[in-house]
Amino acid sequence: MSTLAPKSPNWLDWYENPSKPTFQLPPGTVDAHCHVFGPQAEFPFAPERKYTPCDGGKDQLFTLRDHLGVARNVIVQATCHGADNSAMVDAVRAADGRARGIATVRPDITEGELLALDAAGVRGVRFNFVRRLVDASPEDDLRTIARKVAPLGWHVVLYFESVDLPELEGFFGELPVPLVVDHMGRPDVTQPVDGPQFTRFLRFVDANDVWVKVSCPERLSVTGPPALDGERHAYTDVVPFARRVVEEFPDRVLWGTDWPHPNLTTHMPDDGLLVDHLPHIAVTDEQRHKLLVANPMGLYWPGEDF
Ligand code: 0GY
Repeated sequence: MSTLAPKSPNWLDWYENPSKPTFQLPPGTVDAHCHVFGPQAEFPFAPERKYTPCDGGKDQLFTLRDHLGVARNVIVQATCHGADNSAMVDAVRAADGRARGIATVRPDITEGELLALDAAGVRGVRFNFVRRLVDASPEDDLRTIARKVAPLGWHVVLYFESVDLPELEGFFGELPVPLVVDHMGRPDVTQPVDGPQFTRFLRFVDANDVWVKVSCPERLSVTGPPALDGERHAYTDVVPFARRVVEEFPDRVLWGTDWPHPNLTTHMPDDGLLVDHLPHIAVTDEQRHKLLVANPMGLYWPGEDF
């Protein structure tokens, strides 16, 4: 019998009893960025992983989905599972049409393996450039992967730090697939929203028709969650960034919880509060419907009613 690996030191577990959001999500809302971790006993973590999380399996994800009033999930392969997509695929299958997946694959993946992932509900691959999460991101390998997934109509999800965008954007612009960026390209929210870093990101988004997840205020925020009990307006320093993206690109924004919130160090967000962040970043019913329903449905469930 194999022994289970202990969690990374100081690992923060996901929030066990999230509050009920005050904001009622529109029917058909898609949580377009979340993960599953294991459970480790069933789906061991990858040997090359950079962290060992707590378990956060599909049943717990579906419980959160129902608690928040979410209709569907897009489950993004987490780096702790490397290129073994079995936990993610198992979760997508178990959701019975209410989830799609984003995989991590190696350049030698075969057409048959890609078709099997597609049949299971996978609609894209993730390219990760965050150095604390992956050893290397060789561009030739990623080009090969992008060429292989393009005929399936898949897209590539990009995760990078904002300071690395100038070096990466030429490569991104040449990829033959739609691009989706995680967490607004991780802006430094202490810089002005109309400063050079975020303006460069917005130009990149505009020039390449990029989709943007206005997710992870808890990861980007410097001011953090509300100090006062009962106050439900959290992460206010991230609001101008997300609001600007929603206003400039209303038809290409997506939202997600990022549950079970890997690698947070200061606090674990109350997922109910993350939902209550939404009306601050998407201020009209129309913006919210696009962000939460119409955009993710078009990308992940095209042609289906919502
Ligand atoms: C996120 C963010 C992180 C981790 C991962 O796959 C992952 O391990 O995505 C992070 O540590 O910033 O989107 O969940």
